[in-house]
Amino acid sequence: MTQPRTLGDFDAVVVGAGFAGLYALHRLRTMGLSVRVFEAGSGIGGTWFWNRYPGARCDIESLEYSYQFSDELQQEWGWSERYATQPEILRYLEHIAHRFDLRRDIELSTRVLSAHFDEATARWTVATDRGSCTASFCVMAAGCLSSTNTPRIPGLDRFAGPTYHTGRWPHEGVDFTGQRVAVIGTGSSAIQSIPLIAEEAARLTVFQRTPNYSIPAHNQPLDPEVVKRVKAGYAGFRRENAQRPFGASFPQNELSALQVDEAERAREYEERWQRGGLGFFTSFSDLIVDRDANRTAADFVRGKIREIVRDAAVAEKLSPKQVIGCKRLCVDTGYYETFNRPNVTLVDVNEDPIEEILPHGLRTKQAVHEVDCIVFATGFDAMTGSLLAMDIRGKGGRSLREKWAEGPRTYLGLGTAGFPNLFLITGPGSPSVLSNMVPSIEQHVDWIAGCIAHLRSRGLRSVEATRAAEEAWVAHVNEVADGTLFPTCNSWYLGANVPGKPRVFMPYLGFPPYVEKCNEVAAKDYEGFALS
Ligand code: N01
Repeated sequence: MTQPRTLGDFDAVVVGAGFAGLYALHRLRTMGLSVRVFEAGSGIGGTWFWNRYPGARCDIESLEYSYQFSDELQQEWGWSERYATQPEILRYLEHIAHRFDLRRDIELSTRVLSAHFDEATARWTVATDRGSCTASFCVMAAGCLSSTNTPRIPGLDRFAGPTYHTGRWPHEGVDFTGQRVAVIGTGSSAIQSIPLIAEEAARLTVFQRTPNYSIPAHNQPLDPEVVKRVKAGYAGFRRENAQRPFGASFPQNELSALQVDEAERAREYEERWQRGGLGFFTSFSDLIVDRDANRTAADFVRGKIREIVRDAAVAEKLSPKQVIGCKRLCVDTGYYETFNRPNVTLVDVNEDPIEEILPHGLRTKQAVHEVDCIVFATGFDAMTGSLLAMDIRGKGGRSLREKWAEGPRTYLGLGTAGFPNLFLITGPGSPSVLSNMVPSIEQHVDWIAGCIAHLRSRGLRSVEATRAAEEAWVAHVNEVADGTLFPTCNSWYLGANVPGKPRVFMPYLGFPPYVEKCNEVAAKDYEGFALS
């Protein structure tokens, strides 16, 4: 039997080389730690390495969806569009890796299989498919939306043509010219890719389980005057955004939707619709807490769908019934308009379910749809999927999978009791996917770096969330979610998209109070963590 290759002993191992892993490497290395990053992909970039489907771009504005840890970096980098495309974001991350000399500590094409904590040495043994190593600290930067979800539809293995998942798109791209294409799913990835696939394909059939609300992006080249203004006061711009509930520059109207008359409401929604983007959701203060307020926004978007889509029956099928914002709001370029094209068909799988996949098509209850290829835009096992794909074992050999069998339990989304020196970046229980991810990542990495520096300065070697602090935090996260309309629909925030996954609302709503709490915990000698 061959011995596993020894990859060395480090102060810290980081899993993943996306936005989170790259900054963690830079920050920890700057403190003098020896760090090794393991990345399953053959390149850096995480989400932006894998998600190369047509139309993939970020729906947070590029001037904000970027690092702020180096003012020189944010001054020198030039974004070309209001919303950056996947290739541009990947170029940005490659620039970061080069500029901060990160590559020498990253092992690409290396998948972490397990991480086991040894209580005697207070060290983690991390096993990968290319060997193993040990580390004092293990930082999980494996991504919230990385572990893909593909439904097990009978007959899938007999399909004769190619199948694709938006989250694992071929690097060489896909030419749909002349093809009959099926897209399954109508979330953000589908909503971005469908208009472009429809332009190329001979025929596109979209299989929809739940219609989604989508706001036009109104993407455009960045106005040099706007860039100049933001760059002149970048720190202030970042500070201001950090004070907003989602940590992004969506202008928050403090009024209730029910406090103003119908004309004023319509004016506000129209203005936001014309401006485009996720800022639509902060049109009024109570859209995510009050059903009646929410209905006014939902009605406005349903009205827009009826205006845009010429066939009334199709418009009706495309009109969501759930609370707006309950599932992640989408941002599009020409999504609803695409259903006016003669080569596009919408199938509502609630009234006409997919029964099986045939070698050359899909058979629904009412028809056979012949297709040459299938695109699964069916999302991810979000927030916990990439963590639980590894065999992570803490004290007493207890696995994370076992501990989280009823749903994830963390303290601040940063640590979990029984797993000393294991840090999660944007983990469940933190604002994460309900915030602008890049500032959230930086806040987590900075907090983790501060915590490690604190341990070192006191000659300590271990930090672990206490059970009591974790319980109180989990209760608080649930209480905040229960005060909103988020738990009222089947979203991936709740794990409802993955059969058998426990139904628990995973992110924490409210970036500013969260940051305040993290700072307070650190200031009180890491209250709620046991240090030894
Ligand atoms: O995945 P999703 P996504 N049969 O889970 C459907 C971020 N993101 O990749 O709603 C039929 O949202 C499923 O139906 P239902 C963003 O945070 C950002 O699109 O579960 N359909 C749904 O319609 C986003 O929210 C950007 O009923 C099935 C779709 O597949 C997150 O990533 C771009 C099915 C999955 O939608 C995930 O987005 C892209 C089945 N068995 C993504 N199973 C931007 O920045 C699932 N579905 C713009």
